Amino acid sequence: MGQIILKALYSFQSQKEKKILMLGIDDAGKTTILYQLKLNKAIQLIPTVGFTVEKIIYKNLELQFWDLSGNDYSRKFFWHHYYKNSNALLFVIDSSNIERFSEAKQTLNMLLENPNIPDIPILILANKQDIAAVNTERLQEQLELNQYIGVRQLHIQGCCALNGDGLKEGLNWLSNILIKQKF
Ligand code: G3D
Repeated sequence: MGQIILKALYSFQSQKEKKILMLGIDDAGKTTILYQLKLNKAIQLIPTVGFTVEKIIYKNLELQFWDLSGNDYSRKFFWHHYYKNSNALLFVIDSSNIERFSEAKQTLNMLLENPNIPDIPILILANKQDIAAVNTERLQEQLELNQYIGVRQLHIQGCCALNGDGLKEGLNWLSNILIKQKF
């Protein structure tokens, strides 16, 4: 009897814990977003070396955010170790940096087409809306995301990590899917 209760408790617990990989090229604003979500403010940061993990309780979910360094080396040699057992991807793009759009697009495509990443929801945060060079609709076109709409669970949301605008909307979209997710 005790074991049955423990098993039930365990499955309830593990159902609520969700691992979210935060990816994107360096300087996109991943760590600023992470601490805006956790502390409701933007804090002064030093560049992420390796990774940072933070837990945030949201709508009865324990969201475990894995913020991985986005430099070229990390993307090539480090990211793939973390794909396993992820429940969602949160991909961050700097909407102000036109010069790096193609690098961001290439990185996102590599993730979308990666056979080692299961069919998990992907929230794309078009960050730095306060200084954005293009709006979210235009960015979606430039990233050629239309081919995935309706095919994958994918959503693009404009945001500003400095003041938190748009983050709640993005997190709501993601959590509504994660609450129903079976694994
Ligand atoms: P990363 O973790 O993706 O590498 P960071 O990115 O979170 O370290 O952010 C990189 C820089 O972008 C930081 O500036 C940070 O303040 C800035 N930034 C993050 N989000 C926004 C935003 O929404 N708007 C604007 N204007 N800037 C943002 P510094 O100067 O510290 O390098």
